Amino acid sequence: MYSKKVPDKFPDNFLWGGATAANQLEGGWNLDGKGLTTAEVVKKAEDRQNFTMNEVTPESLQVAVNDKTDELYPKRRGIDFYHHYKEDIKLFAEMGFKAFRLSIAWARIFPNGDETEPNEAGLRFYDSVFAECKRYGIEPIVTISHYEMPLGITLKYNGWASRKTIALFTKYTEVLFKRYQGVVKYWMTFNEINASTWGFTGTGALDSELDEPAKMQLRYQSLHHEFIASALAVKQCHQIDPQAKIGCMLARMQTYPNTPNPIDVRAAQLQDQLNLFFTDVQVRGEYPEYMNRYFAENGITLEMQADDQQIISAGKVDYLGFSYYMSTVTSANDEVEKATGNFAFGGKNPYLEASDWGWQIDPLGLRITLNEFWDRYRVPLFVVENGLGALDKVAPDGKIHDNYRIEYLRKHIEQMKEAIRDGINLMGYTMWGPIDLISASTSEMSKRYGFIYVDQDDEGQGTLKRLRKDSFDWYKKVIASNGEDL
Ligand code: BGP
Repeated sequence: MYSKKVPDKFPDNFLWGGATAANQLEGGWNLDGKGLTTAEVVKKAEDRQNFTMNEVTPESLQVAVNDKTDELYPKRRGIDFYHHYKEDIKLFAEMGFKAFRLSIAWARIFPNGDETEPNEAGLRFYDSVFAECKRYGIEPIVTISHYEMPLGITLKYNGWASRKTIALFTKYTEVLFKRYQGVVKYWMTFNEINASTWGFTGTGALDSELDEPAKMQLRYQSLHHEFIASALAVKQCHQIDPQAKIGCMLARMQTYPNTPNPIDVRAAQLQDQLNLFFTDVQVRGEYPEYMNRYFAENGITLEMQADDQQIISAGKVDYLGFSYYMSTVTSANDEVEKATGNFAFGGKNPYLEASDWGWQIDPLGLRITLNEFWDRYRVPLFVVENGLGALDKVAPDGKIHDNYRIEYLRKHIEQMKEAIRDGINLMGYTMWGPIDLISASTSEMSKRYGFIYVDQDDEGQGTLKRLRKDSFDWYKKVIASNGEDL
């Protein structure tokens, strides 16, 4: 008789915590030798053009670069974690965090990207942050590049469009792995690597003035350079610190066909392949065949060097990290998608509700995604972002009653538990933005995700005081019970 025990709870060493990114959190954009990053100019550059996310022209970029002030520009202030990190990590510890995902600002370490020596003052900041985590037994989970690079790399090399950027990245990662050997056990190379086919934030390359085929050519070529850089970092990490684990990070949007009509099902399948291409390369270690046809039909020719494939297969990641906020719908008919319009991609699902920003909330989709990933990849999975952006208000009693956030997170955690019962291997859960921070897509403060409220408005005004929301106590209880008391 075949009978195996069904796991019925989260593993004992499950990594509960929260996730952040340097450019949305730290502030101190010009302190202790730090250079400007692409993330810190993108919104200003876009505003000049009245473009949507990721559309940056050389002219608008120049204006943003020349403007060295941080007046009325919240993104460059973050929430001033640079000066508040002790207080903030203490609050995470109070909730019982086992893990804290953060990113390192590359421009703190190499201000222009191509110096010969790293900036010691920048490294010292992260030394202190990691020491603070250690005090409370919190495991740092480090993203090496979260939607940013030193702006100097864009100005000199056009970001990831240039193969030269690989060597700059390799130098940066070598500094990190050596310095934090035995200190950081979990790394991730690029945040939401699939964003590199969406534009500037991912690639650091200016392409908005190119025509569509040329734009996609440049984005996929840039992405190829990131694949190589990531694979080299994986190998380097394993050599320098054999105890460390290094993963990739994908923005995952579960895709459903709009109808059971096979043409819609096929369209959704292709959409899914285009989404999973990134993890196919980074987890399986090779370019999948379906991309050959896609590249040929879209006039994309990648320049590869003779040993690129070998580098990619030698740099397979140890685990798959991903963000999950929503699902989407694919139709064979573009007009159907456009008419219903969900977020930037795909159509709306009539069975689901949406956040105030139109992101369709789909906890069961997380279970589906976890099962698909496990079936396809057989490597440990890590939900490194998930959460609800909302317009929180401080109530007359001085508190923030965010039951909607508790409900969102509870439903997703329930589905993770179901997926564990399905047999998937899940390492942890770091919800997005445990402390309110600047939004990546709007560059504003008012889209809040946190358990901790930060008194700052969209213009960057406020006391920066930290307040515990209702969800703070709830998450504390969740962690203390290892996900049993939801
Ligand atoms: C992910 C990014 C994060 C983050 C989150 C929420 O795509 O990795 O940086 O900000 O989305 O998005 P937003 O801030 O736009 O609400």
